[in-house]
Amino acid sequence: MFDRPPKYIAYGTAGFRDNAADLDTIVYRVGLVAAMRSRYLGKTVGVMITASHNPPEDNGAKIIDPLGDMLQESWESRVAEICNAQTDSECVDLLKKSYLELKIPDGQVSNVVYGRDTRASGPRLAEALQAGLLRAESSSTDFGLVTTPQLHYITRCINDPTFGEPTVDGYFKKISSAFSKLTPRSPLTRSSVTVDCANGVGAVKLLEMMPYINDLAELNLVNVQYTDPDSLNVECGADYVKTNQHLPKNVQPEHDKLCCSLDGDADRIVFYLVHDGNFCLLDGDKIASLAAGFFRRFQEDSEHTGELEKPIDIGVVQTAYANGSSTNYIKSDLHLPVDCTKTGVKHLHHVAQKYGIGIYFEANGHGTVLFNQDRISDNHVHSDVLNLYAELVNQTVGDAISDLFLVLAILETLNITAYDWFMQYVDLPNKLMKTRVKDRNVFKTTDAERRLVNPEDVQQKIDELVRNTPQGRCFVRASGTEDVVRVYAEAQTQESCDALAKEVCNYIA
Ligand code: 16G
Ligand code: ZN
Repeated sequence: MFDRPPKYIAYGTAGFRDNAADLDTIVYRVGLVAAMRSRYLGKTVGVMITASHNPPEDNGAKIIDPLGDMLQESWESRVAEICNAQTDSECVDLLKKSYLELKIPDGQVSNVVYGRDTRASGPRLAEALQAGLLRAESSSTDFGLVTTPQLHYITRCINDPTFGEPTVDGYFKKISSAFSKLTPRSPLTRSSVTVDCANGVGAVKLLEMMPYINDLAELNLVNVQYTDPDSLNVECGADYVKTNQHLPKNVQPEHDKLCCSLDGDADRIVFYLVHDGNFCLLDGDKIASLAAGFFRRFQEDSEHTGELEKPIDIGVVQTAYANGSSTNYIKSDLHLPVDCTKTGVKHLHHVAQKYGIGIYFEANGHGTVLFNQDRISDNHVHSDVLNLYAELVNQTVGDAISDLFLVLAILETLNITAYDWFMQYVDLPNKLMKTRVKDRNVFKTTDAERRLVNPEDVQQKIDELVRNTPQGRCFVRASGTEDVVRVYAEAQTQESCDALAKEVCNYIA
């Protein structure tokens, strides 16, 4: 039944992702490989069935490592090779070879937890996964509908019980209890926010979470049609709002009202508001800047109190897509270091771990704040508060629900409006375009994807165009999730930035 995948599918930045009709064999084999990974580490691993912000007909699968991080990069090619084997017997041979190579002893037990988003193909693919796990003689638990970050959380809790209760309920309790301790309690100061749930699993889980947060915040949920999978991410959701820079369907323009959009598996969030009729986007860069400014105050306080301990080191991690104004604001106004990494959460997460407080966000709204508990010493004047923030913010991966409460807690504590937040810095005009090319694999980058090493003439052309564009910046990279090349440009004016992006697109097409 699961003999041959219809085509080669790579294990990319977000695992396997493609049209759901082509995924049965792949997902079945993900069961075989996840069981092997669990045996190899002697720990529980997770598998999430989702295609995030992709259209409803797509789906995907990604493996979650025991501490809730993404599958170790060195395993990606092994997983891709085994899952794409041409026949079942070839797949079995490759597995046997891996078991030997990895010296996995006979009789080693395996445990895998899994869950899925609301796509129509989800139950079918979950069965395929279950069949693979059965064949691998692995024990497993099906968590049904969960957000991606919830499955990361659950996987972590099972392997590290100090992290929390390994249930969705435990997740709600952990976030709501931290939020309630961090924010002043009064119906008058209760935040009110409109949440576009992208008609996905975020709706299911925020509806379930309501009893925990009713007294703490007023969430007005829209686009909650999760029982209609065809409406998932359609004219709504974080990716739609970030790309089109206007309100999603069913969100009414209301002056200065804070709104936000989740994506299809609720690991990304962007905020926005309408001010004097203008749409104002608060994307991942704005979230990072808000959090950076907020935690920077804790650092200043400890400097003033002349604390004996070294002040906590804070750093921000971005990708080349971060708006130049945000980078400038964090470096020049907040005096904090900024690292730039390749696209993909695992790259940012890894670098953020080197800081006492590591803030990372992709411009698209995927990110979190990592707290290094060893470095936030008990002597720090604010260690109690910082520890509560570490409870509030998902420490395993970017999480729309926990980021939502992070932003609310910061705005409430600073007593600033969403519009004040928006005005912290002004974004440079920017443009993101994509174009199909004959072979996108020839586009090789360096310097965290900011420059091309190949094709050389394209980089020369970019350099020449950028030289003639005030405040111009432009880079080109091959997408990891679509068969396209992306072109990003920034400049002093929208016209010059559109022109820059267009000229580069035309040159490479
Ligand atoms: C994946 C990444 C996301 C990144 C996007 C870039 C994870 C979990 N997801 O969705 O962070 O922004 O790819 O897509 O790492 P692109 O390569 O098509 O531009
Ligand atoms: Zn997502």
